[in-house]
Amino acid sequence: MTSLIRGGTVVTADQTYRADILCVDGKIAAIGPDLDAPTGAQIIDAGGQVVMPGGIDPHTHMQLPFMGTVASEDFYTGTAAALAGGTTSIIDFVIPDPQQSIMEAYKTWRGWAEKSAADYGFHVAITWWDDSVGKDMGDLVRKEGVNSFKHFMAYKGAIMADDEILYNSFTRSLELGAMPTVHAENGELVFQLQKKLIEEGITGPEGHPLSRPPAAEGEAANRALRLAEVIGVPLYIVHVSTSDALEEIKRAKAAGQRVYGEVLAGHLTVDDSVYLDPDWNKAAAHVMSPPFRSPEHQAALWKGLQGGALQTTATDHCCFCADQKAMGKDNFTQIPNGTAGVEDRMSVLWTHGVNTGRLTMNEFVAVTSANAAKIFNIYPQKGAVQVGADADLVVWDPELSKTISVKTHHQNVDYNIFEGMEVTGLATHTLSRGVLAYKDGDLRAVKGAGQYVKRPAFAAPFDALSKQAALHRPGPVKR
Ligand code: URQ
Ligand code: ZN
Ligand code: ZN
Repeated sequence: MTSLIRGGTVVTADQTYRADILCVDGKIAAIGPDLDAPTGAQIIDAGGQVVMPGGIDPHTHMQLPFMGTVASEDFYTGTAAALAGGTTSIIDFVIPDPQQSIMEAYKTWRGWAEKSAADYGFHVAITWWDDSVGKDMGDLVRKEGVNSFKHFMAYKGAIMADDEILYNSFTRSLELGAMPTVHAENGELVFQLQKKLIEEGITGPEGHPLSRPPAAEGEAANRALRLAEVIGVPLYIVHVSTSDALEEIKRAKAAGQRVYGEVLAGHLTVDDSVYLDPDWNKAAAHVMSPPFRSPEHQAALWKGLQGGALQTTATDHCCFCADQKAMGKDNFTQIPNGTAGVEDRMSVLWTHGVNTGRLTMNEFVAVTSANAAKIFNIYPQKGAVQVGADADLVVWDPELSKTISVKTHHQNVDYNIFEGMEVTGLATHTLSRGVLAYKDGDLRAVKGAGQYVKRPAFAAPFDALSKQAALHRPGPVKR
């Protein structure tokens, strides 16, 4: 398959320039002004538009079994919706049950993901600990191309990782050259507040944010950062939603700690007034954790993204329809947590980021694609416009507008948290490894076309480093 994207302005995380892009057999083969079209090449007219690396969403949960049900979006429909919005790769999560083999869980998720229409990788959650977990982590890094391990500090009684699990897994991650990541909420505090609110008769969705105050996130972020600091391992904090956590990240970074923060498009643009909606279904549709926050926290998150304390954007795409959310009709703690966003993230962030002047186009590419590729060690295969990189590209019309709605989105869920939002800046063409998967409203996603993306360890694991050192250590002087 040969495609020539002609007449566009290439925008990467650090450059903006006029160039055509030739894609051959899934890779970028040439970049330059006025390229000749090989015979039979598909010509894509990008005149007046920008051409960027395809978006990378480092935080999705397709068909996740959670809270007694299964997320309504599967790997095919979810990656197809992603392509419609200009996202060409996702990093999803393997979440083993406590005591379940993490290698067995990984194989199960790999099977589910084979129907993906776009490329995908997996963070693997560590939800329990014994020596077998540490061994499986080694096999996942060395044989399966997993270089990140997730820890839910929330969800007590389900998948919550206590400090012992955090310590053991962070230490093992360091040995392996893997990145630990955390969902930073104090699970015990949330559990106790949930219990108290229910006892007080607050059973509706308005109880959800009350049970997850910003301090619950700030405490957990600090605790995870302190553990990482002592152990000497980097740390990636997912869906940072408060200034409380952001301040902990800034403190750690200022102290020289290697820490990365992720922010959701939803947390940047949807506020906590949604939980006061008199329509139970609408309020429940927004139940996700951490909850949507006040405008003050949103302003802090934007500053964090603009200032570099937060490096990536994601969606935490985890869909539950109204009948599933209704499981918590009489008790908000039973409402399956999760909202959608994988299709809309890029347009929402272009509209509220680039069009407002908060982000340059280059910063937009950094926070929607390149930074995630670099942090999770798949750059420049992904997140770049370079010869030899995967031809994951989005042709983007900065002037094109639409109103986001559940009536028109491709996501397999019956609610859209961005419902009614007018966005300007849309994908017109999305190429997944050189194949045109989306064109002007025509979604041509192919089930199973997506490939698993191996992500190598970040640095030579400590044991290899020590062996290397031993090799080069001067031997005893031969007399
Ligand atoms: O916590 C997560 O990231 C998963 C379980 C999705 N649900 C959510 O509310 N964020
Ligand atoms: Zn989470
Ligand atoms: Zn999540």
